[in-house]
Formats: sequence, C-alpha cells, structure tokens
Amino acid sequence: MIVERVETRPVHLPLDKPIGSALGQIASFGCILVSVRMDSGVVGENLIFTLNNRRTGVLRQMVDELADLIVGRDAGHIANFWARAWKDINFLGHKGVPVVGISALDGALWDALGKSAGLPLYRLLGGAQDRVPAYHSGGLWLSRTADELVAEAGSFVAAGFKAMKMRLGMADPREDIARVKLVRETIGPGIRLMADANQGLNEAQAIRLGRMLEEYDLTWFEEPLPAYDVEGLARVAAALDTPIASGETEYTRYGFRRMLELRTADILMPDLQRVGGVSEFVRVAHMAESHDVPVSSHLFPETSIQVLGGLSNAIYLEYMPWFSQLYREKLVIENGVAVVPERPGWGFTFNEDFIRHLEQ
Ligand code: SMN
Ligand code: MG
Repeated sequence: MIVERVETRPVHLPLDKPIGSALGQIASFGCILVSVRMDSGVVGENLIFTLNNRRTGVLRQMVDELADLIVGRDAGHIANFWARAWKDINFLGHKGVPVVGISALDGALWDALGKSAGLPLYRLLGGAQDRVPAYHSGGLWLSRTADELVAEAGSFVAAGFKAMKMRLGMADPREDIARVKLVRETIGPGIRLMADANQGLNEAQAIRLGRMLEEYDLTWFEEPLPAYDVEGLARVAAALDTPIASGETEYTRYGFRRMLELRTADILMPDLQRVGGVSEFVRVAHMAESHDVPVSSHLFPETSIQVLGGLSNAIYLEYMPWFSQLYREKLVIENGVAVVPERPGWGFTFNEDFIRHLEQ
C-alpha cells in the first residue's frame, strides 16, 4: 500500500456556550482534518486542533510540509516514517508544532493500516482490553456557578458515569476548596473525582491547595504546575498523598522519560496530538509500564480509546464530547465504561455531511 496524497482541511467548530478554565476562555476549536489517501483506495483519517481557532493555519502548514516524507512510500512503514520525520524536524525543534505534524500523519497511517488489515487498532497493538473506564471531562468548568456544578455533576452520575473531572483555578483558593467540597457532597463517596489546575499554580500554592484537598479523596490532582517545571512537580508529588496526573502538555518519549526519571506524576496522560501520535503514545505507555505507572488519555476520546485498548496499564479514558459531531459513529459508554470499537482502524470516520456545513 503506497501513499498517494495527503489532504488537509480546516474546520471551525464552535461550542454552544464558551467555557472557562485556567487556560482561558474557550469558545471554539480550529480543527485540521487530515486524510491520507492510498493507492488501494483506503483513506487514513486524523484530527488535530487549536483552541479558539488561533494559529490553526500553522498546524495545517506543518502537516502539508511533512507530507513529502510519506507520499510515494510504503504506508505500512510507520516507524520508518517516524524516525525520518524526527531527523527532519531537528532544525525546527523536537517539541511543539513539528511534533503535532508528525502526530497527525502517524495517526492517519495507523488508521489506514487498520482499515487495510480489517482490524481495529487495539487489536493491531496487541489487544489488552476491549473496555476502558471513562471519566466525564466535559463540564464542571471554572465558569460554572455553584448551582450549575451541582446540576452538572448530578447529570453525569445520572448518565452512568462513575468518575468525573472538575477544574481548579478560582481567584481565591478557598473558593476552589468550597467547589470541590460541593461536588464531592453532590456525587457522594462512591464516584471518582479528579481535579485539574491546568498549570495555574506555583509549587508552594500547589502543595498548600493539594493538602487542603486531601480530605476530598481526589483520584488525581492534574497539572498543578506549569508544564516546564518538572522538578517542582516531582516535589509536589512527593509532598502529597493525592496522586498527581500530568503529561498532556509533554512531547515524545524524551519528555516522558524525564517525567518518569524524576517521578513527577503517578499517572501519565499523553495527548495523541502532542505525544507524537499512536506510535509514540505506545512507546511512552510501555516505558511507563516498566515503572509501574499507569496511563490515561487526553482529549480525542474517539481515537484514544483504540490506543488505550492496546495497553495493559491504561486506566482511564478522558471523555470529552467536543469533537463527537465530526464523526459518523458514536462512542459507546456503558455504565461509565467505554467500549473499544471492533470496526477497522480508529473505528470512527469523518461525518462529511456535518463537516460540509463547517468548512471555511
Ligand atoms: C483541558 C485541555 C484543553 C482544553 C481545556 C481543558 C484540560 C483537560 O486540561 O485535561 O481536559
Ligand atoms: Mg488537563
């Protein structure tokens, strides 16, 4: 199977209502839909995005610029592509947009491989589990009032979720604590609760807030510090009983190797677009397994579910409904557990009817 062509399409996807996080307000997403066409007729698909459709053109350009590394070549030589691309981006840098470009093509090639083999990715990866616990991450934002937090947390439990994540980062940390207390009281002790600070704290603030949150039995305290401060994060992790989750802002095996060496986090959560695609997610997860560290996913539930299904140390899928409308198929979550599709490739294909109305 030879790659014939790479196509990229920008799509602006608005949210019904803007949401607030420590990363700022989010009103929409600038998505780049990537389609890699094979001589066999198979098309591998993938998705990358920016918040609020800012600088989306840079992502698209990066994918277009890397296309010459796969066009005319054997589409099944994915690791070969990855190694050549790694050398190719050396001059631009081994983090950020160049790695996102690799991730986009890597994922599309894996989708194509699965489709041509007639197998879902999780089986190609070895088949560790066909169900993965999911936590609801599509709510409990900083922009929610106390009443809205209660209503939303209740609605997630009513929908069968056994775990959910809220955001931290109110101007006064006492307000964060009051909000965690409120959500914990709403859902009771039997439902898992995660809290995400989105890099908004410094080391002293993180340890202080983390200590005050210990009594609310958080399953994890996510990204308390700026992503670059891995040494500080290791000290936060050592100071708290609550497990630390981090990694959504980290790149490739080299970034995660450092995190594991320093024991910065109890749970690693690679993001398919930043880690370096399926290939690198798997490398990172296997490396984590050798340290007895579990992994979760970050965003992209429709595609991440296949990767987690291939990993014995995957504990949670982040369920975020943002991109669901872009796909024809719907992710099935039964009693809070996501079902890994048995359809080939990702098992999710772009919904061209919906996308037609969005294209710029
Ligand atoms: C998150 C990521 C991207 C945008 C908003 C919120 C958050 C998460 O860190 O983990 O979902
Ligand atoms: Mg996060």
